[in-house]
Amino acid sequence: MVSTSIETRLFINGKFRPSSSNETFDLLSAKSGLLLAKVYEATTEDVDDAVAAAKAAFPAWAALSPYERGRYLVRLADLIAESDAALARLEAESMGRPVSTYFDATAGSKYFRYFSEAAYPQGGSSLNTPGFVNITLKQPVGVVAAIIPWNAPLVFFCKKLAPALAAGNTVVLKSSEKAPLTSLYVAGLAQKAGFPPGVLNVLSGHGPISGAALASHMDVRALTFTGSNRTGKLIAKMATDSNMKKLIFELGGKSPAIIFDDADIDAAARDTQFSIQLISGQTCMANSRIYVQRNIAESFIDKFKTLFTSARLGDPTDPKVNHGPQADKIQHATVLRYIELGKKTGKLITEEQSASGLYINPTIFRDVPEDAQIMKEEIFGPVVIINMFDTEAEAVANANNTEHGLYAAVYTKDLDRAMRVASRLEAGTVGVNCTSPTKGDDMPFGGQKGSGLQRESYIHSMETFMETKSVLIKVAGL
Ligand code: TXE
Repeated sequence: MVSTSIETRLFINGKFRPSSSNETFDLLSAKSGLLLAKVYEATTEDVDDAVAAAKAAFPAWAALSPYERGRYLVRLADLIAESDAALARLEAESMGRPVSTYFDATAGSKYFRYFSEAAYPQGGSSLNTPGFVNITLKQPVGVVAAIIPWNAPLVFFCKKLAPALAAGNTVVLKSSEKAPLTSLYVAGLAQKAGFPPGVLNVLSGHGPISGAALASHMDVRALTFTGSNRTGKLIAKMATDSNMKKLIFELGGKSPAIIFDDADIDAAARDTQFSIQLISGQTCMANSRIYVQRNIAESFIDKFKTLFTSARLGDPTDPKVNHGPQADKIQHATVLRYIELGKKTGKLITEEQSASGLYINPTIFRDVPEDAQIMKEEIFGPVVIINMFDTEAEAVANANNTEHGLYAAVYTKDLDRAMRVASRLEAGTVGVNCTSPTKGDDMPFGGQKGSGLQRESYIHSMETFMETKSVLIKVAGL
């Protein structure tokens, strides 16, 4: 059933409007499989309009003081926090995210609140050399495009837009075709917060149309993207073939957790189970590979399996449910395909799939060869591989044996070993006796190797959305 209260139009230059072609795409509910909304599909003409609006709004927005820009950000932070229940419900209905695991409105509003004051210290530096006083200026880049995924749409909206706007840029965001509703909802809140027209624009639609148009656009100066490695490569090519826009990428992961025999096994089992089960395994940093030291392996696997298989599958709007469906038919089919592949190479130690609809039962493989496809590629589902190791060197080598490098974890009580392993793991973030989704509030976040470019999160994001300009001032007699 299509609800008339759900916003499905594009948000361009401060107003909601249909797409220029008037065409829509169907958004099906992950929960019921039924039609939830007909959402307007942005055309390249709509992309041009949104970028033109952002470009026109840029000089006045950039000229505001950090305090004045910050006031808009604070108002939006408050409105997002007040909309917690409505946003949780929207994501449960459309994406299948259980309301019991929804913390995104709190996390999202925190980004806007934090960045409301983050522009104050963004000054340059000065250096005296004979005959000169040299300074650096920090300046916004101009129009920033954001292309976001579907697994945590509100978090990505806030994490990318708050620093870009605080730094004085204007933005055009394209949501994922799988999850357009949250971004449109927040666009409505931005309108309520009184953002000047054109400062923040939100488009819905498919990657190869509006996403590609943004990546190739000559007036977009920076592009921040979270999504698959495959799409990241396509965007990088379009960006360099057009105007060499600055790129900030957070791509997929195949995150390892290494558990040594002196670790607190109960805590390690609890944490790693939560990490791979959150949003039904659809998070980039989920520890999808676990390496456990051989002499504690059977005990760890028993504990992990008991926790993982007691997931409560069901209606994501039910607060007792903690395991929802996969986001859509494509994601569901992809995960099932990987499970079939896994059965050919590893040992399945959970039951065969019995869930209906788009649900996937928690799935564990053990003793999988390191070169198997399921060890290398991101599955993005509630599927974990548990392998054993004997030595520290072997564990680190296997953990690093992938092109991904987003997040890794090590569990041990030996501080020397923890620090050795943390420094050798090829990952942007390493948890010691903790694993994802744990992230330091003011720690840089991003990937090594194929998992990304640049770092995001809090103050680190400001740098990426600013240019540094050197100004050389010749001073007579100095
Ligand atoms: O990703 P895409 P999909 C991984 C995860 C998942 C797989 C596929 O493994 O199973 O990717 O998901 C836009 N030009 N991650 O297909 O295609 C698209 O419209 C410009 C990990 O959804 O990368 C959407 O807005 N844009 C990840 C965004 O890119 C294009 C989160 C992401 O979609 C485009 C999501 C194009 N040619 C998926 N094609 C993470 N790191 O958290 C697509 N897009």
